[in-house]
This record gives sequence, structure tokens and C-alpha cells, in this order.
Amino acid sequence: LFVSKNGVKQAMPLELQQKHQSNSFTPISEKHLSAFRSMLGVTHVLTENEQLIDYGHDWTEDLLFMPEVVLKPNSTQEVSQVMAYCHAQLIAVTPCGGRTGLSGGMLPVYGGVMLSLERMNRIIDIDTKSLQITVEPGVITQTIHEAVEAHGLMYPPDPSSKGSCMIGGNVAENAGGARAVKYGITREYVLALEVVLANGDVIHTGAKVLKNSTGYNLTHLIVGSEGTLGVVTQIVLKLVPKPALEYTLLVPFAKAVDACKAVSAVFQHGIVPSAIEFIEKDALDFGQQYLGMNTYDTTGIEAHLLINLDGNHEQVLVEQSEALAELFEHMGGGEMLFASSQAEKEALWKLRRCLGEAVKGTTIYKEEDTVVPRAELANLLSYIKQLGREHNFYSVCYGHAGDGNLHINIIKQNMSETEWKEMLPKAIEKLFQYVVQLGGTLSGEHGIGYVQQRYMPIAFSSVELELMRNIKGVFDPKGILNPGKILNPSLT
Ligand code: LAC
Ligand code: ZN
Repeated sequence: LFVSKNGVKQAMPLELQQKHQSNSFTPISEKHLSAFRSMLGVTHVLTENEQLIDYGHDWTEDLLFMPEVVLKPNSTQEVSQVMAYCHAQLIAVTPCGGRTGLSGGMLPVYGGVMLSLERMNRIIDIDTKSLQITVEPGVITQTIHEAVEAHGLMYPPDPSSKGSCMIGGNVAENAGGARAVKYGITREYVLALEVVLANGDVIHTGAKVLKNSTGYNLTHLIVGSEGTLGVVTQIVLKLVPKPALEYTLLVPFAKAVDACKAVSAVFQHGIVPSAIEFIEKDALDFGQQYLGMNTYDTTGIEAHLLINLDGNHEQVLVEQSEALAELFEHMGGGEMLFASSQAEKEALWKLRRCLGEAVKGTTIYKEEDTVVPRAELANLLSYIKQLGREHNFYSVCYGHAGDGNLHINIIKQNMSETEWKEMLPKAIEKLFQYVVQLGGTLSGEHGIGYVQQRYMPIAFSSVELELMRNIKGVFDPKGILNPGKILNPSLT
């Protein structure tokens, strides 16, 4: 096991090494491998170093933790068999999907088994009468979008990684995306789940209904639990009719703070866009550079708002666009660009979706996923810039402004490694304290996973954290399922 941070291979931090030495998980031996091979077939048990490296990271910075083996079950029954076996043997198991997460939720920090759900990628049923879809966890999110759109339907959650993330991972992290502002997040679409528990038991939560007042809501508890409570093996999702029309608008603002203020004004004017994204100048520049384009001139422009309006009536959308143009004019906005062709709309959204990768590809950074009440967005942005001046860092921000969800990228630039390591936790702690003071919280859609654990006490009291630990203990008393996540503040 080793950790590679920001592209530099490093020895594992001493504290983590000690924890590893003192952990009670069983190392995987030839005996275990042959048990797995007889359960799943030899080709679905991976042990080659190259393969293990591939499964040792997601999109979170440059963290890498090697699993000891990768298993690829093909059915609920196989998942159940693997779990029962690992439970009996005290082997750590970390489930994974598309490995595009941004909080290290699937990093196998204690080695052990990486349980990849990628072969369980079937769409089981599209119910066009009740507007529901039943899927396995390994289906790529965009595949769901396309499958239901063919029936005039829509599955709204649309994380930027939609072309490679898997629905099981979206459920685990409670993914959001740009359309969440109008349609809501993953949790709001999950009606029912099949889940394999840590001991191999198979349970079913929820029902194929839109309202449900029957007992504790285990479905909503599992969604967002980052693979620490059970392995999701089947998902029933709610669908909505797909609106016939979608407009895309881009509005420049000389002052980024004005762009933030304009966001809440839009809703106060009774307009609910299907997306309203904030993009700081440098984020847009990084993105354009990444895609090899320079279509949008950002000279003198601190930020843009990228907006989608959807609906079924052209006249309504035209009126809303005009109302927005007028509103923005009064709030410091420049001339609004109206994407007139499908190609232009797609190009704009491709640019928006690549921002994460673009920042990652350009520089060493640390990304935060802060979320505050929408009307506090301008305060959050001003604070992060002030914090940057205090701690001598530069930041690039973008995100789902309508949700008050700002992706803050703290950039290393030429800061020394020592300074960077010292500065980061202090600055992030201050940032989160401020966010909580504003009524917000640590993560809007990326999760706590591995990298944000130390900050949990900023958002929760010890009583609240203890309740969460107890819940984990009820589901997974031996602590074998995705260990080292969410609730171990001392680990990172
Ligand atoms: C996005 C990812 C980083 O919004 O959440 O692009
Ligand atoms: Zn996002």
C-alpha cells in the first residue's frame, strides 16, 4: 500500500501506517483467492498490479490506495456470497462503480477486496406507465438518460461525470448535478433499493410508490451512505416527462459578486431555471484551454452565469428569457448570449462539464464542495477570496449557484510542499466554520468519503456523530464495509 498525492509517490503517513498495522482485517491469501475464484470464476478475480492500480483511485486529487484483489460479481447472489465470506473471514470490502468520485469514497484505504459492480449493468425494466426505471448499479448514468429519453422521459440527476459515472455510485454519494436546482438530487429519485448487507443478508427498502409513510426510511439512509452501510444491487428510480424545449443562456458579469447576487434574484422573480451555474473567469479560461478553444472572451469579466430554462411552451420561455435579460441588466450583467443552435448549447455544456478535469489537469489543487443557502453565495465567494489573501492562496470557483453549491478549487501554484500542507487544513477549517455559520454544510454532492472526515466535527456535535457511528454499527458491526470513511476524523 502506498499513497501518491498530487502525482508524487509518497510513503503512507505515519499515523495511517500505524492504524494499518493495528487494524484487525485479515490480509488476503491464496486460500481466499481460490474461494473467490470458485464463487465468481477466475476471470472476475483480478490480482495483477496494473489492474490493482487502476482500481486504487478515483477522481479525487491524486490519491491512490491499492486493493489486494478486485472482484467483479455478476448478480446479487454473488455479491451476497462474497460479503458473507468476507464477513466470516474479517476481510475489508470496498464497493466501487465508475470510480469518478471526488471525496475518495471508493478508495480502499485498508486494502482488502475492491468489489466492482461494473458487470451488474443491466436495465431491468422501464415502466412507461408509472414512470419508473429499475436498474442494476453498474449502469452508466448517461445510459439511463438516453434509455428513458427514447420514451419521452427524463431522469434528472446529471453529475458532470455522467458519461462515466455509474448509478450505484450516484446513489452512494447522493450525486447532484446542474439540473438539481429545479428537479432535485439523486435521493429524491430513489424509490426502492435492493441492498446486500455486510453479513451477506439481502434486504429490500422502500416500494415502487411516490409516497411512503411506512416505517423508518431506510432507502434515504442508504442513499448518500457512501457504501458504508450496504452494497446496493438494484435501484428503482422515479422518472419525469421530458420537457420539449430547453433554452441555454450565458451572461457575463464584470463583478463575480454581482453574478452571485443575481442568482437569488432570479428565483425571487418567480423563475426556476433547470440549471443556473456560476463560472469564475479563471475556471472558464482553464476549461477553454483544456478543450483547445477560445470562443468566449473573458477580458474584464469576473464571472459568467450559465442558465438553462426548460418547458413545453415557447412563449413562456421567451418571456422568461426576456425577464432575465432585464433583471441581469439591472444587476451588473453584460449582454446575454442566447445559444441559438443545438451545437452551441452542447458546446457550452461540454465546456461547463469539463471544468473539474480542466482544473485538475492544469495544476495541483484541493477541491471543496461547500453549500450555503442560495442568498449567501456572494458572502461565501467574498470570504474565500479574503481567506486566500490571509493564507496566500489563489482559488478558482464554479458550481451549482442555484443550489448555493460552490466548488472551490484551492490552487497550490508555487507554494512549497511544506507550506501547502500546513496551510490547507487551517484554511479549510476556517472555510467550513464560516459555511456552517451561514447555515450551510461541508459537502453538497461529492460526499465526505475519505478526504473530508477530519472536518465532520465542524458540522456535527459529538452526540450527532455518535448517533451516526451507532447506525454504522447496526448495519456493519464488524466494520468490514468500506472502512475508514465518513466517521474517522483522525484518519486524514
Ligand atoms: C461539477 C462536479 C465537479 O460540478 O461536481 O462539475
Ligand atoms: Zn458539481
